[in-house]
Order: sequence, then structure tokens, then C-alpha cells
Amino acid sequence: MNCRSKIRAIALPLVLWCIAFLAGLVILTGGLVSGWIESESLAERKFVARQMALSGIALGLNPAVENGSPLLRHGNKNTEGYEVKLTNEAARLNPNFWIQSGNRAVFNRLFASWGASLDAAEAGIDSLQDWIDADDFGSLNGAERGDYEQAGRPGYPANRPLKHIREMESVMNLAPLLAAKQGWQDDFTIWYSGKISIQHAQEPLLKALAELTPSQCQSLIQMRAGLDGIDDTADDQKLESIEAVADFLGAGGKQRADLLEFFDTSGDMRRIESTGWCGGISHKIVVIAPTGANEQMMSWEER
Ligand SMILES: [Ca+2]
Ligand SMILES: [Ca+2]
Repeated sequence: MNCRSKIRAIALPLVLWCIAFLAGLVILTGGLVSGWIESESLAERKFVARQMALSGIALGLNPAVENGSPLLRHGNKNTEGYEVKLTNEAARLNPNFWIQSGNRAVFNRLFASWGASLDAAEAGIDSLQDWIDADDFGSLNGAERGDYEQAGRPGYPANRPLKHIREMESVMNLAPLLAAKQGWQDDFTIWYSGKISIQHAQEPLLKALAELTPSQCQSLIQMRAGLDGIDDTADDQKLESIEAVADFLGAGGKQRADLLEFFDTSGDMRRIESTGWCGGISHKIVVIAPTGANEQMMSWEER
């Protein structure tokens, strides 16, 4: 084979190899670019979903925007928009307040309504007490420093009031009760402090704490919501005293005593839960703010 023939012989494979290499390069570059575009668009969707949630929060913070207003929902989940849920933090139970008041009954009744045994409830309450009180003296069924050390968790309990509701999941003997109750967080607050507001209390706590019947709960909720049938609007019937509420419900004896022990007529703190959407991405912001102008926001959480 002469020199020219040799060159011809290797030229074809070389050209084919170059074509294959270039094709590979194009596919690789195409993949990278599409990945960039995708992550860019994901970041953009996350950004827009948060902006949507922020718009919802701005509305929720406006005292002129009432519960039930059509302004509280805009757009939809598949394109973009937001939905705002307004509730009242004073309808929840503050563990710091009730432990420091020395009231165990409120927890016993709540945990019993969740289906917990008396022993499990007692151990949970004692351990919560030990977590919150400043000393290291263990309650009968509780857990103090030595118990946590034995469990491989030195440095606990906190020996101070809870700083966040989720901290309750770290409390020995209480954690299993919470794990068994879906949505347990909905019953608690650390922002509102005091007895539960009868103006805002919801059926599960009314039933659990004062053993109100479903029809008593419905009568109360319907009466206080006013003509529009919606809680937290201008036409609400203001409840003046627990005695008046008990009279209205025909609650005597134990029911009346329980209403007086666990509820009062004060307390008003707006809880704004705003969920923003953009192209399948959602972003949630929860804000707690006292009602009334110029009051400072108490909590801002995003997830
Ligand atoms: Ca303690
Ligand atoms: Ca109303």
C-alpha cells in the first residue's frame, strides 16, 4: 500500500470518530443547558411562590380584611396564586402558662381526648413539668437531668419555658403521645398566654376540656359567629362572661365549673397562614400578630 492509500484508509474512521465526538458533545451540552434552564425555572417558581405567600400575608395583616373575604384567595395551585387562612391563636392552649399555673387537668383531659391512657398522660405531664421547671428534682413519673443522661441525651431538659411548640417533641415521655396524634401542634401556642378564649375556642377543645356535647358546641359557635356565620368578623356576638355562656348553653354543675376553669372571654391574636403557589411549587408563611393597629408581630415562620 502506497502512502496515499494509507491516508485514505485512516481518513474514513477518523471522520466517523469526529462526527461521533461532536454528536456526543452536542448531546452533553444540550443536557447541561436543559438542566440549567430547569434549575433556573425551579428557582424562579420558588421565588414567585414566596412572593405570592407574601401577598397573602400582607392581606392577612390588614385589619380591614376579614375572615371569609374573597380577597383571601387568588389564582390556583397549578398556575400561580395564594390562599390565606385566618384563625385565632387565643383558641389554643399554652403549655408554659398551664404548667406554671400548676394546672394538670387541662393536659389530662386533652390527652384523654386523644385516646392516651392515664399512665401515659401522667408521665407526659410530669416530664413536661420537669422540662419547664428550673430545678433538677424529678417529678413522680417525670424526667430530669439524670434520666436524659441515662438515655444518652446529656444537657437536657431545658429547665426553662418552651421557646417553640416543636420543643415538646424533645420532652421524654411526652414525645410518644404527640407522635400518636396527627396535627397535635394545632392545639398549642406559646404566643398567646392565658386561659383559652371562649370567643374563639374550637369544637375539639370545647369537647375535651368542658365535655360540651356536639349540639352545645354548635349552638355556641353559631351564636358567636353572628349573622354571617363566620368567626372573627364585625358582626360577631361578643361573649361578655363565662357565666353568661354557661347560662346560654344550659351548662350547670361540672360543665359550668370546667368552663370557668379553662376558658375566659379575653384574648385576641390573629394567626395568618398564607400558602403561595407557582407551577406546582408551594411556599407557606405563618405569622402571629396581635389584632389592632401598631401592635408588633410576634412570630414569622416559613416553610
Ligand atoms: Ca427541671
Ligand atoms: Ca361573624
